Amino acid sequence: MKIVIISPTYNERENVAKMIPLLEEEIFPQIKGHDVKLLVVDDTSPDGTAEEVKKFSKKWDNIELLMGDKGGLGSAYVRGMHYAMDTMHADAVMEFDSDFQHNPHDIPLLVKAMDEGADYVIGSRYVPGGSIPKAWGIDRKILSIFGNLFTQIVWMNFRIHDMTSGFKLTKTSFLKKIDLDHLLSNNFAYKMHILHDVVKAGAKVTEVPIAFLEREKGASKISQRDQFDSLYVVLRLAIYDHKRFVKFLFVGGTGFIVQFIVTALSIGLGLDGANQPIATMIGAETAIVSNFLLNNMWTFSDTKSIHQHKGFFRRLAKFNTASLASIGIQTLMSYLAIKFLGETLTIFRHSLHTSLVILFPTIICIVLPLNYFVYNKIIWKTHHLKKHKAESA
Ligand SMILES: Nc1nc2c(ncn2[C@@H]2O[C@H](COP(=O)(O)OP(=O)(O)O)[C@@H](O)[C@H]2O)c(=O)[nH]1
Ligand SMILES: [Mg+2]
Repeated sequence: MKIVIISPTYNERENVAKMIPLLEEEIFPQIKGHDVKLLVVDDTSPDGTAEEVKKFSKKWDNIELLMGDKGGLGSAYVRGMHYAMDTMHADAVMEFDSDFQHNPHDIPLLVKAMDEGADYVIGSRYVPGGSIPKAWGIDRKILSIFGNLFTQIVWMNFRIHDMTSGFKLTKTSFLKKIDLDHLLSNNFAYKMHILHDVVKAGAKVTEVPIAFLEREKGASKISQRDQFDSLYVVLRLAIYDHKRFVKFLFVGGTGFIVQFIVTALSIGLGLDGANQPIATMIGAETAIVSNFLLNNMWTFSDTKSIHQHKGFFRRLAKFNTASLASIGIQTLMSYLAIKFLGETLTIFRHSLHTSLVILFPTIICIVLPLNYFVYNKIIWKTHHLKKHKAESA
């Protein structure tokens, strides 16, 4: 494999002077069976970091220097990734800070994890054996730990323990699947966006414990703005991911109201007593038709069949067929509830029709999950979406 270690620098002259000889003499020789290159991405540091790098590139021929204007950590890494893929033909790229906060001795461990089958290796501070600097103040520790936890919760991903680590090794076959030129951040939060997209692209992730070290030389470029930037990236991607589900729930909500009203009206018009399940059936079918129309026009309006204005009635028929199961389930639940609990139930001292009470748990626990699955997989076939998007692009 050709592995390109990308190291962005801004005013890191002192660090680079120590880092490059260490990498060349001690670290790279440990990585057997791979072609390892170093790509320094410098944003024209005023302290002359680039001159230092040029000196070393005369001694070792696996060093490249990419210059640019100061554009933030994320844009430096992205620029480096494009260059590593397009010009250097890398099979994997490593994100590696040049300030000794990422321990160079961990580099071979990340490579080993990829040798063992990972597509995406995260140097992780929050798995056993990993750590953040003891010398950090309590505020920085809390910010780091809670920032990480917040991201895990909002993305509902607890399999990855370090969401904000910057020490990574990524197969370029996965980087090529993501849109590096439109990340939501050019700064610190770029790393969360890439993580999100690489995971979504189906990469096999492995976390390797790392001790994130204290910076000894030079100054951090991270700012308060990066915290808000990170918050924005995490929330924006979560909303984007669940947009369809949010619409589906909304449509379901309108369906529920329609169903409730129609069922109650039917009961009022005489389908009461033991006839309640028939009222439930009528209410459910009315809701099904209104749900279909809204989902077709809105929730799934981006799917291929809708774009081609094809198969409206076939989809309606499928939707109805699939929904028969829902009606069946709801009618059965209503029947069973009446049989075992009686025709009316007393809740908070109010006597209510059993079939109306049972509607809630049935829909939330059974009907919603089942329907969302069937709509996506069978009726609107969202798994074809990627291909369709690529075709229209
Ligand atoms: N080329 C380039 N490198 C940067 C920029 N900002 C930070 N870096 C480098 O990226 C690495 C991580 O940045 P740092 O400020 O230490 O972030 P922190 O570790 O999160 O505090 C260091 O090697 C910096 O020199 C930038 O705008 N351009
Ligand atoms: Mg740093």
